[in-house]
Amino acid sequence: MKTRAAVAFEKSKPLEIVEVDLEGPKAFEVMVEIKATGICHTDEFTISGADPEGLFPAIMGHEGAGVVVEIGAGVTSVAVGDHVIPLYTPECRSCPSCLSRKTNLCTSIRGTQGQGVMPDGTSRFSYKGQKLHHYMGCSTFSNYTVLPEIAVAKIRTDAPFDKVCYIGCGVTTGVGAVVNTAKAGPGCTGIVFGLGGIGLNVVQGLRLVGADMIIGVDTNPTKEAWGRTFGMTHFVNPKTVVGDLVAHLVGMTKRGADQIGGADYTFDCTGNVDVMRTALEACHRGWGESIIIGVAGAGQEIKTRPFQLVTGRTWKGTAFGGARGRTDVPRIVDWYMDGKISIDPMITHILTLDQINTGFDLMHKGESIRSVVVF
Ligand code: NAD
Ligand code: AHE
Ligand code: ZN
Repeated sequence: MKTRAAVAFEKSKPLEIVEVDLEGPKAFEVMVEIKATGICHTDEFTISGADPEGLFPAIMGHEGAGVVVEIGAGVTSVAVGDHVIPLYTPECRSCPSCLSRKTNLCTSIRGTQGQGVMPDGTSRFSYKGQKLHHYMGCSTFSNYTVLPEIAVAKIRTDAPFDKVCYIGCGVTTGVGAVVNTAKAGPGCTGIVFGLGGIGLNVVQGLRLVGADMIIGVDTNPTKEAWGRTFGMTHFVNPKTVVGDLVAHLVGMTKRGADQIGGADYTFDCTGNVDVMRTALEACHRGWGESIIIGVAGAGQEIKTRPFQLVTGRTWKGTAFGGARGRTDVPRIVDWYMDGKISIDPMITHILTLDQINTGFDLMHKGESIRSVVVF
């Protein structure tokens, strides 16, 4: 069949909106009509050429929601008409990683997913006879896409696609980093570096668990108001700090009899390796945990003095907020529908597929939190 899609033919070039060919689902695959998709900074990261796994031509997008329109042989967990959120971190429930209960990083199809193809090693997408790569196993910048059955989460049918698509990455990543990865609890202190589409969800995750102090750090002063909307209690713009930023943040977190300072939890939501170091060093001696969410390009490395770890700080990372998609995503949709978490104000721009490059322009200018393309 034919479907409209935004194709990244080459790195660092605007996406081209064209009609592509899409093959139907094979065994254990489903075809989904994507109703809405968010634009995440990771799409920009790959399009820019910084992603060592980046493949071109490809159909990007990994933050979608839609309806199952066709199922392949053997599919039992979803049916035509089901509402679903595609999962770039699938949940097969049978690979060693899923069975370990220690990680959400299902490994059953990670190899082929990283090669931009379906589990059988082939692509369902082509354009004028040329193969197009899938992206992160999702390719939600296409009106129709094909996914493995284990890479869709079935959700309730009353949830609005143009809002819950954001649960396909940003919301789950940010809130999950607090709840699943940090396992933060009431009374904690947290510092969130980067108040964008991910960082604001970390802020609301910290509010959800009852954090006492939520410090937001962003070089864009317009992000202060955004942070406060979702529970941030203090804002720091590194550009206006006189002297050392770590010392400044540690000073802010000295409380009561504890004059050592440093946050219980810090989160990098920028992808900047220098910020990652600051985040690690701004967490509390003895027990502070720093969680890396941002992704950094090929060749980039993190560093700190080993002393920072010897003295009890922990450096961690998280993908998709540690969430097991088929199990946790429907619950997060419920949290949204029940008013426990907020999504609507963060969706600052609704675009058509033809306007998708505007979404990336808004991201570059720091003018959007999330742009959502509605098909
Ligand atoms: P975004 O562009 O919406 O937000 C980034 C924010 O960081 C902006 O507000 C920007 O002003 C701020 N910033 C940039 N440089 C800074 C600095 N030096 N100090 C402080 N703030 C700074 O991006 P996003 O969609 O929120 O994504 C954030 C990062 O998270 C990206 O690297 C993205 O690829 C990554 N990400 C990771 C996962 C995961 O599973 N680990 C999931 C989604 C996104
Ligand atoms: N391809 C990059 C890695 C990018 C990365 O870490 N991606 C996250 C999701 S970002 C969502 O916006 C992820 O899920 N990582 C786990 C995995 O298996 O990729 C690189 O550096 O090679
Ligand atoms: Zn993402």
